Amino acid sequence: MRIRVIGAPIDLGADRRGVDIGPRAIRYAGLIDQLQQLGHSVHDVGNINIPLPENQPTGNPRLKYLEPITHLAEELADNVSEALRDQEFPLILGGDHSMSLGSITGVAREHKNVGVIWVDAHADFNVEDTTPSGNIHGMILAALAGLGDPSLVNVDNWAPKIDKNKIVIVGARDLDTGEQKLLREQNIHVFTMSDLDRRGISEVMRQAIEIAGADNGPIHLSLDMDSLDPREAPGVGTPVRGGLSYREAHFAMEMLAESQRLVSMDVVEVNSILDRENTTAQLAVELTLSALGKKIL
Ligand code: 4U7
Ligand code: MN
Ligand code: MN
Ligand code: MN
Repeated sequence: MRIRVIGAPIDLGADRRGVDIGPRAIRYAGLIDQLQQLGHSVHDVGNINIPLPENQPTGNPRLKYLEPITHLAEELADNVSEALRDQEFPLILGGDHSMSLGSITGVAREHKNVGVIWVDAHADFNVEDTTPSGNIHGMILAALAGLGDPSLVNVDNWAPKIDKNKIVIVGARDLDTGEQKLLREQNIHVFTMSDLDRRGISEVMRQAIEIAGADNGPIHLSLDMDSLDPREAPGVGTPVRGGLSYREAHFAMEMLAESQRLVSMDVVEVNSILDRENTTAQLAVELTLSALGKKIL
């Protein structure tokens, strides 16, 4: 496969500083070499330019940095759709999860029926009225489903980007009250950690792939590193205990590779300031390799 690596070191969507180092940390952990060793050809186009939050107006405190975030989303969407038109698999490195507004908009431009598997401790399904933080990285999945502030929803001048029936959240364990209500009202498929305990990762992923990839459709994977247990992935801005184990996360990625339905992938929320000796970045590389076909035998 031909892979295009695009760095999106955006940190305007989150409070904790340090995710802007994520794309470099993931490259330093050996991403490109290891993808090549797996037999892929890799085209690393570097990072898109992100303005410093210090030089940007915060704007509405319930939708912090809305203007630059929507602007960057359109730029990233252009990069991602260009990769797909060039027959390359976009692998987008964050940055905080607000970058997925751009990456998924780009994918959905080229694949109108794409489904999304959102592997995350959080649902990122807040809107202006429910957000406890005003941080846009907690609102991106709702925006992609067509809910929330019109300037987030209508990035690229069309909406919704993703059919809400093709959205699946895996690994959820920290949902805000208003967010829970919205997820229920919208009938979003959420596999919580308790669902995982009950059914096991293999059954949960089988169903997730079936739902997101309904009618043999393509799937985009959005991997938030805080889905993992903080013991495995300490370098994230919003750690929540009780997450995916090392093996559960790998097995989930291996099942996605086996499904042969992935058309694009995000890896987000690696926070190098909070990390220990690049552990979380290394794990991000390992999981990416599993999702892109690395097998033990
Ligand atoms: B991430 C939160 F309140 N829900 O909206 C919010 F708990 O991309 C966290 O999943 C969002 O890391 C986390 O601010 C966004 C909070
Ligand atoms: Mn080109
Ligand atoms: Mn997230
Ligand atoms: Mn998260």
